Amino acid sequence: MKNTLASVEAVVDHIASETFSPDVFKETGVFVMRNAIPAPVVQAWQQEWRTFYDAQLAEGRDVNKANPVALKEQLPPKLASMYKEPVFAETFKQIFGDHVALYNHRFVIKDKFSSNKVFLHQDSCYHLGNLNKCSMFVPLSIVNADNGGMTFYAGSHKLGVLGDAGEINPDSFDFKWPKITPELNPGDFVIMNSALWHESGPNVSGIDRIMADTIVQPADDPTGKDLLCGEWQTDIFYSPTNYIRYFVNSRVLKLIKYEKERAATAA
Ligand SMILES: O=C(O)CCC(=O)C(=O)O
Ligand SMILES: [Fe+2]
Repeated sequence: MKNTLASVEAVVDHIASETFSPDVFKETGVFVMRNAIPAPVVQAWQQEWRTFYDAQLAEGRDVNKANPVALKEQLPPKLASMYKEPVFAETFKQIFGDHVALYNHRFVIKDKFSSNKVFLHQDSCYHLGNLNKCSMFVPLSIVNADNGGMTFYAGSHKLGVLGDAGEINPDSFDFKWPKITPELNPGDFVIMNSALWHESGPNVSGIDRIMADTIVQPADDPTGKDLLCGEWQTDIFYSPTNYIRYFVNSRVLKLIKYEKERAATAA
C-alpha cells in the first residue's frame, strides 16, 4: 500500500517522537521531533530573542505586508545561525543524504503586530531551484492552537505542486487529509515537506508565538546559501532574491503592470 490516504492514516499517530522516522515522514510529509535540541542551546537562543525583541521590535516593527508573520528585521548572529546546530543536519541527512544545504532561514512570529491567521497554502510554489525542499520550524516559545500554532494536512504533499500560489480550497478535492495541530515546547522542532498544505489560526491567548522557519534542501540545488553538512554538489549558484529579474514577462510582472495602470486610472 503506497501513496494512498490509507497509508497516511496508518501512521498518523506516529508523527511525533524523540527519534526521527523517515518512513513515517515520507507518508505524512510532517514530523515532530520531541526534546531534540539541548536545553542550554535553546535557552541561549531564547535569551538572544528576548534581548533582540525588547531592543528592536517591541516598540513597533516594519510588518511585512505580503506575509505579516515573516519577520523582516535582520536577526542577531546567534539566531541567524541556528540552523547549524548539529541535530538538524543529523535529521536531514536521513531525508536528503549526506550533503545538505540551506535555502532560507527566517523567523515567523505571532505577536501583537501580526496576530492574525495564515490561510491554507503550500510553500513550494514560492520557491526557486529544485522542489525537493523541507522546512523546519523551531519554536522558542510554547506553541498551541491558542497562540496561532500551525495545522498540517498530513499526506497532502503527495499531490505535489497545485499550479498556482495562494489559498487552497480543501473542499475542491474528493478526499480529506488528517489535520494535526501539534503542541510544541522549546526543544522540539517540526519538519515539513514544502509541498505540504498548512495553515494557522489567530493568536488569541496573547502569548507570543515565536518560531524559526528554516528551509533546507540537497546540496546539489543551485539556490543553496550555506551547507548544513557534507559538500556542495553543484558549481553553479544563483540567488532567489528579487526573482522577477529573471523574467522578460511573467504573471508577477503583469500584476505589477496592471496595478500601476489601476493606480494611474484611479488618480
Ligand atoms: O507562521 C505561520 O503560522 C505560518 C507561516 C507560513 O506558513 C509561511 O510563511 O509560509
Ligand atoms: Fe507556509
